[in-house]
Amino acid sequence: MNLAELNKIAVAMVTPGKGILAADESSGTIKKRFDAIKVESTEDNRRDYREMLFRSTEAMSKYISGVILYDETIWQNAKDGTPLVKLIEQAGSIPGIKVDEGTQALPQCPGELVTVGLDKLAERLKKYYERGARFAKWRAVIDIGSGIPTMTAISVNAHALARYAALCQAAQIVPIVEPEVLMDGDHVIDRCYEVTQRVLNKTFQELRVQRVELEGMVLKPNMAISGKKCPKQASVAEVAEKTVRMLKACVPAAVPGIAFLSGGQSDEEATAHLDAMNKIGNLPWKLTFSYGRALQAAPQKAWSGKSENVAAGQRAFAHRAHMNGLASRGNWESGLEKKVA
Ligand code: 5MM
Repeated sequence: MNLAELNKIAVAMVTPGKGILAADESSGTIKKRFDAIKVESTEDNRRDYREMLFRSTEAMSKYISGVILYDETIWQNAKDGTPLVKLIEQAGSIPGIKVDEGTQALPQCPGELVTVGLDKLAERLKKYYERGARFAKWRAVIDIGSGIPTMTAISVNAHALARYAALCQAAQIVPIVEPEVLMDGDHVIDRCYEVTQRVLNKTFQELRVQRVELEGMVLKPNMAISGKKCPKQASVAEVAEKTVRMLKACVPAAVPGIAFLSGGQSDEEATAHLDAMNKIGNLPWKLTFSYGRALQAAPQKAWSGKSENVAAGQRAFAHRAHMNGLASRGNWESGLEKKVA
């Protein structure tokens, strides 16, 4: 393993002013997104949509440090035959790949999930590297509810995340470690804080046990945030203050950067929260975005599957990427949304 090279890539992924586009929706998830805009989820439509994003020069070259791809996409070519991976590289962005194979029910733990995909991962990583992937992603899903999460679910998912991360580094690929605590419930922000802290502590314990080099990884966590159905929603300032406090307590300074998931927040909320954290300043790691929905909802709507809407889709993508790029430096203001929209 060449740690200096892994570190260089990890640092580039969290370049101030830039962040990561999570475009790695699996077939089931992209179908849901396309259903919402009444577009059939065919291989060609998925290609056209993602090609539109990757050809958005304004967004890609200025604000997107890397793109997480799904297996289908990494092997796809643009309409003119150029591999989609090349479009990303030509824009100066780094191609990455989701390598987990989704979740399965966790035995003895009703309602809880474990992420799978470790079998043959070493062989798959070699092929992805040859195709151009320089980082990877694995997402563990932890739900909050009555009696959950159990320590069993937290432990097995942390163990798998660390196994994946060690295999990535051995293959000269930077692992994005994503332990996502869902914001779907009615819990208050402090419950999310407490659960996320336990999840992060266990994850870093496993990463250490499995000798993962922290300088050569990126963490992709959820923020400390109120459950979506909680009647009392925490303010932007509270989310920012508690998330920073939680991360400072759990994430070693050796990690070059933290790239948040949006998790179901609205576009503007996700931007405002990231911005408020960076405005606090004096942080040991870079804080940026690795958003899926909060970057893509607007371009998906603007595009709606019509070739005549490609420019509008690209403008919507560039706008969201720009706003989040500003937030990654703590330079965003809500007034900028109105001016550009
Ligand atoms: C883009 O969605 C990713 C893949 O999800 P599925 O495996 O469920 O299809 C997902 O892992 C995503 O990268 C993260 O959840 C962050 O996305 P959001 O939308 O939460 O920012």
